[in-house]
Amino acid sequence: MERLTQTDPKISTVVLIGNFDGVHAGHQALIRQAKRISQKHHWRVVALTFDPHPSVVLRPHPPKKYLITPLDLKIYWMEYYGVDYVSVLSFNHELAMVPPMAFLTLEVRQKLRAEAVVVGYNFTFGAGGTGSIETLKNWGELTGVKVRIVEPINTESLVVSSSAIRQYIIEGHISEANNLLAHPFSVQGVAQKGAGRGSQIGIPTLNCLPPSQQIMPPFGVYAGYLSLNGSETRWPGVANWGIRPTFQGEEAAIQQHVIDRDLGDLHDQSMRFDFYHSLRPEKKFDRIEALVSQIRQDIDQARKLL
Ligand code: RBF
Ligand code: MG
Repeated sequence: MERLTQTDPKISTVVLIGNFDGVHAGHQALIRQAKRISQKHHWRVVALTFDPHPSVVLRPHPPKKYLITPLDLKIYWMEYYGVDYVSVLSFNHELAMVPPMAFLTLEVRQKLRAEAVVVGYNFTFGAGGTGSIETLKNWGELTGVKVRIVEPINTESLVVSSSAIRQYIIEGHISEANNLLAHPFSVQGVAQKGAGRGSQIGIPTLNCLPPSQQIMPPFGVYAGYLSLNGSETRWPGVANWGIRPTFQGEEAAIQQHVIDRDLGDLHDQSMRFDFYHSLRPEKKFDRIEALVSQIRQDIDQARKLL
């Protein structure tokens, strides 16, 4: 997928605007709505999003780890759900000062050639967040740009929101997070060259560090799937997210073991772990044999769950 800076001036677009952290079920409803419009008129679907997340620029003490989907995964899911282009606006204090109407005219109409705009029910924009759904509708009337507002999505009476999903992830409630995401919570990183201790104890792992802004569940063992370089092929596996206290504690990393298969040393490749089930907290073992036997049980449990 192209990360768009300048659109083809002849092609009209449907623009969906938002932070889209997680590309969750609510965001997917926006994408579907935008695609319906685009198919009718033969327009392109463009997602206009911001990086870094505006709250990091605007809040005095932003949390260090807060993103469900750092930019690369956000773009991955956007493409997966059928967005044609992702237009990433650098969010800074200058952009934060642009008045709502000017933002729509410059960034949406002129730069992206929007003929339609799709946003969520709680969308605010422009200087001080003063632009509302009403502002957007008024602008639509003035310019003839179609404006569509997508109502919130509920699952089991809970409104799907990025903040609800973040809370579930922090608490280790992976299946609940995945329910609201309507796809797995995933972490993508670059495979590190390991010390080979995993192979020595009969449990080879591929290791990566989560991106610095990535929100993470508690240290522990998880069942899920591993994939490489954004490929569709996924291998069932178990992952330990933590510092390996049995070995004096090390840098926090995700150590992933593929069940019944040794993929070998794949350092420098991009790897993604899709989290599905929390198995147990990470523990300090007195003997390596005890750790290995516990990991064997983790693998058996994962086999049953996946
Ligand atoms: N290390 C620990 O110190 N405590 C654990 O509870 C623990 N659980 C693990 C579970 C799985 C499924 C895997 C793959 C690894 C786990 N490890 C744990 C990390 C293990 O010590 C490490 O992968 C090897 O030592 C290789 O570096
Ligand atoms: Mg290893």
